[in-house]
Amino acid sequence: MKLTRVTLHRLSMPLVTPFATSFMTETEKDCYLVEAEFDTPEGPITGWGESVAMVAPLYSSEYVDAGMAVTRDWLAPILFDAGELTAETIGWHLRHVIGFPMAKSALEMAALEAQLKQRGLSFRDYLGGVAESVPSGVSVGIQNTDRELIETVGGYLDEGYARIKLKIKPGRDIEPVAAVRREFGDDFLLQVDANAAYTLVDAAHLKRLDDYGLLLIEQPLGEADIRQHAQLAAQMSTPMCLDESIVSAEAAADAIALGAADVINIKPGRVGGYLEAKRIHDLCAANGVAVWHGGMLETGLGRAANAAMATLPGFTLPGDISGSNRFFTEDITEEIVMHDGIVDVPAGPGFGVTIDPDRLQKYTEETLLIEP
Ligand code: OSB
Ligand code: MG
Repeated sequence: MKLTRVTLHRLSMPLVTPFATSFMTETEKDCYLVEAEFDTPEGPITGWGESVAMVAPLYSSEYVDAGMAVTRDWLAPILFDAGELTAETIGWHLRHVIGFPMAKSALEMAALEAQLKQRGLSFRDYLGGVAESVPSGVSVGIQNTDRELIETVGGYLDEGYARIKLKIKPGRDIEPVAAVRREFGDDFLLQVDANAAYTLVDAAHLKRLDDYGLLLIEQPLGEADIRQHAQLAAQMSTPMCLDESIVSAEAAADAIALGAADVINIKPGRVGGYLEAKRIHDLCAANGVAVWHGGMLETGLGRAANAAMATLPGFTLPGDISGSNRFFTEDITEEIVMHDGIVDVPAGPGFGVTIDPDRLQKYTEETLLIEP
């Protein structure tokens, strides 16, 4: 197939509640979707992708405006010039452009969807997934008080989420975790995510988290601090999980070799696409490293793809794959529904969800057309 046109849809969707991490508080989900049109022997076919870049360069160096610009000025032109394409060769064609894994991933996603729709194949079956549903965990933003935190966590436990992840930051770490354990006991899966808010100097402080039976601690130190994570991991009994640091399969191999990661959070957008994410899954499986599927407040499109990915057998821990209603009052696709602690994986061709044109328009702030 040949890429003939790319349309970027920049969206802003209100969040049901503000989402606070150690690096920012979001009240809207700002992102862009890629609509890619391909010429095929059977006629034109369209595929959709989603960039997980955030509005500001705070989780990673990439951000929404940068991703849209590099797609318009560099990535799409390379793919127009490439001629015959497959989803599997998108990453190879884009290999000379340094960085921008989220923009590359969104383009690869669109190509995957087009190709799968053409073959009538679901993303899960394409990947070799082994389940029809996946356990659903929820990521809980930093709350101002322990009281609000307990109310929020209690709500999610009542809804039936299979695992709770608490965002933490210096000043809102040990005590909130202790408060949640005091209130709800030890008999549920609990983990924390610091989003790189600490340094190795905080090792003794972070070690106090070992008292709370946590499943893991996610990315306490900086993106580049793989070796320092290994040093911290050696001092803590809580399993060490990396998110931001795992920017590629090579980074995953280094982290495993150094003893920096007992567990890896896989986010396809962070590593340049679902195919690189699959390589990381396979590498971790071969090394006995547990993986789970991360989330980036995706719309139903990205969540459907994530759920399909999480059916691979190495995903042994619940992912950040919550229902649409965790973040949005209304999604731009069919709602992703969490029930009984699981999310069913859409079974239709491609990602198995459809973009609703009216809702897309309702949340669109800008449309950018890119042609050869
Ligand atoms: O670190 O996992 C993270 C959201 C934005 C940026 C980083 C992270 C997150 C989440 C959200 O934790 C998880 C979700 O989408 O449910
Ligand atoms: Mg994280």
